[in-house]
Amino acid sequence: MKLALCGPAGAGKTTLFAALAGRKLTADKGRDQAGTVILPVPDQRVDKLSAMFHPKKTTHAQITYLDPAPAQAKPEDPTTKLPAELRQCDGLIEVVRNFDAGLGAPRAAADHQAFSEELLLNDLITVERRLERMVQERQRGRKVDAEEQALVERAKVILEENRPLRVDPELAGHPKLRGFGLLTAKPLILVVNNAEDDPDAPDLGPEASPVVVRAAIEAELAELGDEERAEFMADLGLTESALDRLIRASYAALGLLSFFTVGEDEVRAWTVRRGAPADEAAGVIHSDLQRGFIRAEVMRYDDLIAQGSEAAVK
Ligand SMILES: Nc1nc2c(ncn2[C@@H]2O[C@H](COP(=O)(O)OP(=O)(O)OP(=O)(O)O)[C@@H](O)[C@H]2O)c(=O)[nH]1
Ligand SMILES: [Mg+2]
Repeated sequence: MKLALCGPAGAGKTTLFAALAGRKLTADKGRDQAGTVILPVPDQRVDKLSAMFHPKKTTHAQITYLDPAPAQAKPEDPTTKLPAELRQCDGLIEVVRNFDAGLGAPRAAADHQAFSEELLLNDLITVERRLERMVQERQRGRKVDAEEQALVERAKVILEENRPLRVDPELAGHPKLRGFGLLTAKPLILVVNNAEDDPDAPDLGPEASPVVVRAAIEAELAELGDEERAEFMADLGLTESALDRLIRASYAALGLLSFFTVGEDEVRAWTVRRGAPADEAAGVIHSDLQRGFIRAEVMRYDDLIAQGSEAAVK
């Protein structure tokens, strides 16, 4: 699962990415380059299971973050204002600036509004182009997928009402639209990047429930060793890194859940979409397991912890 950072220029995307990646950023290097990092999803359940089974290996669920290089916009094509990589990811993390740092007074609500419109416009152009092509193909006597056309038309109506496609989950998740990489169909996590001395969230409207971070502080924390970091966090009155919150929010926004396999060799968290049946979960472990699926023997994590052992639960 891959999430891409996006949002207005200078909002702190690369600073946040550096914090996530635990990487140093120097003033002149690394800001214009794309970056990718794969991170474990923090989950105390995995840690507890690991303490119970003492496996040789413990594996957390993983999530990938991408900081695309700023887009090289072509004036004749408005869809090139946003990096092309956004289309290929499973979800978006929109970062908006809520600090000054010489960039001017923050206008987080207005910036968020403008960026939302940019995403909408991008999708509207994509569906209009697709519809035009379908009309042309029909004129040339070629067969057009009527269901796909109906879906694209339905998408156009929503976008023209200035609403993101995710308001219609059936449409947003439809396999026939997946190939278009429609941006407003993707789950979106809103991140407000606050000034170092400001822990409060600005008002971004009724629908927004942003994750507030202070990317500059997080980037500094990421450079420290464990002990120093704990001290620094205590000084700041922080109990948890904002990044852990962000990673958890990402996982939830993608509609994913973890299931666990346990044993002497490995305790491992696997990722499956919420609501998936057991055979699909088996397929995440190995496609053969799904093909030859007979039954799953499942116990609840809470029961196992309460009873203390597999035998006791049984
Ligand atoms: N004070 C303060 N400055 C920050 C913070 N985050 C980023 N900055 C500064 O804001 C400027 C822009 O940060 P970047 O991380 O490069 O922003 P960006 O969104 O990646 O920018 P583009 O990729 O050019 O769109 C840099 O000078 C950062 O040092 C923050 O939380 N607090
Ligand atoms: Mg950047």
